[in-house]
Amino acid sequence: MGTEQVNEYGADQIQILEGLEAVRKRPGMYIGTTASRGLHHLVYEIVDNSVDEALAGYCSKIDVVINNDNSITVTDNGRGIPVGINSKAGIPAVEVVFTILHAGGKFGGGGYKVSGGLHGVGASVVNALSTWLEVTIRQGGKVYKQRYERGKSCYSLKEIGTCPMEETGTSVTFLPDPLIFTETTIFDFDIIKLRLREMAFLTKGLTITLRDDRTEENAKAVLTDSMIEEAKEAIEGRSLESDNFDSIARQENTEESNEEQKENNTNKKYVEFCYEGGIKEYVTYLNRSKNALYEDVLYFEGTKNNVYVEVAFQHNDSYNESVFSFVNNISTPEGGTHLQGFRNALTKTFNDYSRLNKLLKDNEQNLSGEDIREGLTAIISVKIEDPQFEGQTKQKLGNSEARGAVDSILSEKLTIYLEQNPTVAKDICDKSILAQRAREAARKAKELTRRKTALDVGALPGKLADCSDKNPENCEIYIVEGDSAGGSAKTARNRATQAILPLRGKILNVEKARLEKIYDNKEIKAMITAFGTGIHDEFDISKLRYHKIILMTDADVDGAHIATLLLTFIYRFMPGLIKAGHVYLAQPPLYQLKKQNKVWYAYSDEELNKILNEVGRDQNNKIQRYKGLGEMDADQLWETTMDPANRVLLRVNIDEEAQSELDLTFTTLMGDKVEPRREFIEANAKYVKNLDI
Ligand code: TSJ
Repeated sequence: MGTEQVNEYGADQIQILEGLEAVRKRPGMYIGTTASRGLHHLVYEIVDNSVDEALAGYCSKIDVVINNDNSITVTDNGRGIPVGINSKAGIPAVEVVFTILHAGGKFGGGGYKVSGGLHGVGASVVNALSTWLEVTIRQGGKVYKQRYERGKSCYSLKEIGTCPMEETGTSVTFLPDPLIFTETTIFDFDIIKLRLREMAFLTKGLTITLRDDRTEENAKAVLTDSMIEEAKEAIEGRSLESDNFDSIARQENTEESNEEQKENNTNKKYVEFCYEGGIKEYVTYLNRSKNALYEDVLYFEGTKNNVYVEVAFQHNDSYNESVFSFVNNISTPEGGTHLQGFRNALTKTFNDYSRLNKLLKDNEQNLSGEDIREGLTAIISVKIEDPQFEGQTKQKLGNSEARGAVDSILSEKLTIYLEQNPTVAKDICDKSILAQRAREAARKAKELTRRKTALDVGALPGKLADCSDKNPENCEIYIVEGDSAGGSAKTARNRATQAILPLRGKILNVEKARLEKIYDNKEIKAMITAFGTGIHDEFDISKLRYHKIILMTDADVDGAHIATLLLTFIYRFMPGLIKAGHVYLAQPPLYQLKKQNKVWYAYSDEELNKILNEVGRDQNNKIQRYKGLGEMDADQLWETTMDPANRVLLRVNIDEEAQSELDLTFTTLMGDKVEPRREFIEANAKYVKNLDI
């Protein structure tokens, strides 16, 4: 029996060695890369174990030192790795940790573990990839030590001294093997610092220090900037601006550092992180260069379904969402169930609150998640016993119990918070409602672009009586006010060259309507398609289907108003038509004078007087005053207004020098203030006489 045990033990040992040989043969399989990123990974791997001890509640401080030979020492004040013989392996538990592949996370059982999580390959991998590694354990008043070289123990775990009973902890020092890390074995202080700070934020109350004991010479990285950037991004997964927190931390240590530097001739860098507020302080840190919308960082925690949940957030006045999620202190850049729970609770709770407090009216749409998360900085951190990572890069949490836990804890506690902090609640809701409106406007603008294109290819409007000549130079289009005048114009026209587009009543005032309404307007759509040029940025004068666009309205105040509306539309949507001189105003007569078989037309009162003077003011003179185009029959309309041989057309020009003035004119004319508008129209009722706009 005893002999058998020894044999089993021996067999285990062979397997162990083969296991670690495999790690040395294919290190990439275990740490991803043997470049700078992989090198730094070794540090995190060891630190993770101490953080686990902190999460278990037995460790309050972790010290990391970069030694002058570029080895790393990690020391914690936890219980110390157990030194008793592991019954299965027949060797001290600590030796199992360092020599058996994948032993790290499983051993000890239960609790939330950073190690053995996403990239937790265990301390044995670090051991296998180190030239040498030494572990020192303080436990039960004794100090134990073991040394390994390239994964193999140099001697059995031994007692090297005594210490006070209450002095417990683990210290590990390792030197990465240059045979494995062929690119570089030099650690970067700043890269390690980033990860340690993140760890400290995520583990409230835990103190983590980092000290660089190297001489300047030995700290000289052969790392390129891009390598550092890459590594930094791997750790933080986000942009890295210069940060005040650090400069403060550094400044605080400068004096002490300088002294020590003189003494030791080291380049002496030291940082200490401890955040009593944990992720609440993380949010403050992330928002440090932004304007927070309210003072509080909201923080909620709780445990449900064996999932420990922490959420912290605060809005800033930017439009960006900066939400970071973690599982067992490991970043999950692809999110997962915990993030879904967070989003769900946030959306639901703020909508409920907005409805209940009438910030959102009954006829208004629900706020979307995006609306609420605009300008949001948030950290979601869950601790879970057996995290399942999914997705291509295994960076997405899959455990469904995390969804429910985050959702219910956040919903419940946020609801209470909002009830007790109505000012903050209103600030967030107001911001979200603004975001909703902006989003709605953006959506409509997008739709417009789509519709604008639809207009280009749209079929010609049904009301258009087109001409048969297809050469635009020969063609003209009459935009006619009213269906009856349109009917007369259709009968009267020269079908070869004259097209008629009747418009019903007053057209939409483009100065007052919102864009989407303008595009919805039938009359405007008809004109755009008939002209063929497109509008705004897409305006192309070479596509113009008629070289004369003739606005034909009644010669009264209403007619003048309609002409102005039409001109406003053209000026705003296709000013190129006016600039190129394609836009005209028709001039229908004001009077018809009949004497015996003869007919005269007068286009103004003066003209009428002049004619009367010529023909004599006889009793039987028949004078008809046209109130509108509709009063003329087709023949009269042709003769007076449409026949190119007789008609009078006024070309519309833009005074290029006075464009801003013109803008103001249209705004005055078509804007909200009624009085100035009426004055303008009355004063300009005869503006067709001298039409320079
Ligand atoms: F993993 C490692 F070896 F790399 C490592 C482990 C490195 C460092 C620096 C620290 C640690 C570590 C492990 N610190 N604290 C612990 N704790 C335990 O391993 C431990 C102690 C007691 C018990 C128990 O159940 O009594 C359980 C565990 C896991």
